[in-house]
Amino acid sequence: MKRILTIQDISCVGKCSLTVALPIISAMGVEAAVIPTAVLSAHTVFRNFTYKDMSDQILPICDHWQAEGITFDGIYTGYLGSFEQIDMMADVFDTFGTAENLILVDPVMADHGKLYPTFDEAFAAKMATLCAKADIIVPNITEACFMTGTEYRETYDEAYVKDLLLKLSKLGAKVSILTGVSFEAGKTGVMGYENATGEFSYYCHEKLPRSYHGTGDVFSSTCVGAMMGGKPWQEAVKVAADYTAECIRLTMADPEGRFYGVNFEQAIPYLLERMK
Ligand code: PXL
Repeated sequence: MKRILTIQDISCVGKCSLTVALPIISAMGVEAAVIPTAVLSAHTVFRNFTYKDMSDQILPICDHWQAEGITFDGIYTGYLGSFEQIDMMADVFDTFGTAENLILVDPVMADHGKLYPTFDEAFAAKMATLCAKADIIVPNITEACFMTGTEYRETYDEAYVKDLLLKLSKLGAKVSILTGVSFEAGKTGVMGYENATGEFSYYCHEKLPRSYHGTGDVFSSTCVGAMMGGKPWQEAVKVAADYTAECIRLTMADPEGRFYGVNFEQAIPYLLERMK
């Protein structure tokens, strides 16, 4: 059985970061070891959330695992709260990264042209240095723009997206995957670029009329789970994009759908079917 280490915050209510990564990765038949970087009462879209920083636990947890000889087939980082935590992730990659395992960095910090509260441009530049140490990065267009110093556009063409991917690839990861890439009304998708082959790959599907919080985390968790299940990145992103869309579909259809996240739980049977 494969084992992934995922490192991100735990927002106790909010259906994002660890509360989606852990169940999705587990449902995909992959063991999920976790390091919570912070404990929040709810994610930062809520007002008045509490925040307990867990930075001082990260390296002691790793030291214990190292002493126990624990290894990982994949390492996946998401939302990180500080410069210091980004430096720690680099240490974790040095400690647990090998030539065989997969390091995926989701540089969670922005969407719809804006940084999330508490982040600034210096943080984006720092996150770019972590992306340099990853095998795969999965930013959305906004995050990619902040990390590469590119002007953010609401409307764009294929040349703009390819240029952004080439700039991302220069950060140093082997594969760069841009999410939320839409060239026509009613459709959205993901475009990836692999440094070694110079190959671009685009997958698109129906664009649903609502957007919800935490869907980036659903996508990344599924992507890493699918790659652990043996799918190449070009296939993993299809499963992840379709599952994310199915989660949105179910949430839209649910009159009691939560405003803060998607019904990813009810779409797990769909995900497992897609993984067959
Ligand atoms: O879904 C990304 C995310 C994760 N964790 C926290 C967040 C966000 C996005 O705002 O606030 C705490």
